[in-house]
Amino acid sequence: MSDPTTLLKPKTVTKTERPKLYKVILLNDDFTPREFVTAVLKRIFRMTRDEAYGVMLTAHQKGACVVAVYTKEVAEEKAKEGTEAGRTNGFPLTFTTEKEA
Ligand code: TYC
Repeated sequence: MSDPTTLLKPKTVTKTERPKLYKVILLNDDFTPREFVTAVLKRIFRMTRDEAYGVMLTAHQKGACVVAVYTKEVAEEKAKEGTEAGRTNGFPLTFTTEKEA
């Protein structure tokens, strides 16, 4: 015979939502030196020299480039760090974040 406690037990449905991801976007400007942009990408986004150069060049030519995708907090922190690195050195370098579709 079935155990009545088992019969009465409500089914537990566990739904684990994946964390929403945010893009960090590098914006072009006319003043920040290319080498500075590349150095920031290497340091803050842990890119190789070639990766950093490619991202910098795409932003330079197209106006913007997606740098990487992270959880909200990490994306916002990295964008802030990158933008602050520019300000500290007197450059208008800007990183923004955008929620992934
Ligand atoms: N356009 C800048 C220059 O010619 C270089 C640059 C590239 C700046 C990418 C920002 O996101 C950027 N010095």
